Amino acid sequence: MTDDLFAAVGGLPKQKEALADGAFLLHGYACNQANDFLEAVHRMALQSPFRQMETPGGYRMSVAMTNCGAVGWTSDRHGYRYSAIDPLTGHPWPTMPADFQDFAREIAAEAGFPGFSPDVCLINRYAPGTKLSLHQDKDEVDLLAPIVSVSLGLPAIFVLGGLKRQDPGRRLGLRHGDVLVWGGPSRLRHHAVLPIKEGHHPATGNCRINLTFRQARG
Ligand code: MD3
Ligand code: FE
Repeated sequence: MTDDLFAAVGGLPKQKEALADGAFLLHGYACNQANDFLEAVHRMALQSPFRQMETPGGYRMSVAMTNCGAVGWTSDRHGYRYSAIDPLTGHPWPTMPADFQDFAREIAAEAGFPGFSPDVCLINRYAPGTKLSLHQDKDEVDLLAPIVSVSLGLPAIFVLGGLKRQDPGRRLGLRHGDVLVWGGPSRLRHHAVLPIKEGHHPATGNCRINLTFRQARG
């Protein structure tokens, strides 16, 4: 019944939820742009393909990644870093489309972070069974800038932890079109993604795509 109502108005309603100091979950805010994002991701992956990076510890990540923007996040045996050249192709990463930039900027402002100017969009692809272990995002120079993330396709359970690794985590469902914004005192919270469940989503088929917009270089 309610599903029919939402379908009649063209999807789930938008709703802003404050999760913690500086952390917001914007339900459904990317639904209208989702197909444009996915088409762009498909094009970018022709230039800089998805790949499973190696960690400094010698493991291969289960998440497949690529980037667009002036720099891209990469990992190998020597460590994590942002690089202007895609090490797989030897060429620059695909340019970040203006509508990606505009979307991230507007969403950040909506969450109370005006002036956000991302220079990178990290693109994560999760097949069923894929997870992202508990970590902090601290490879960016300016930790005052927020991060904006867009969830597309299959749903995920996200774990929002604290500033200390052993702090208890809170589980949140992330669905197609949901947007997270993290800044201020929440910027260095630990976080994780639990293994993605098998499924089918009309927009992506059998995977989840996550975009994270960041200001990597001051
Ligand atoms: C909370 N990606 O790429 S996005 C990552 O769903 C990453 O692919 C996850 O964690 C994903 O590093 C989660 C949401 C997110 C991004 C950055 C954060 C949550 C965050 C930084 C601090 C706290
Ligand atoms: Fe992260």
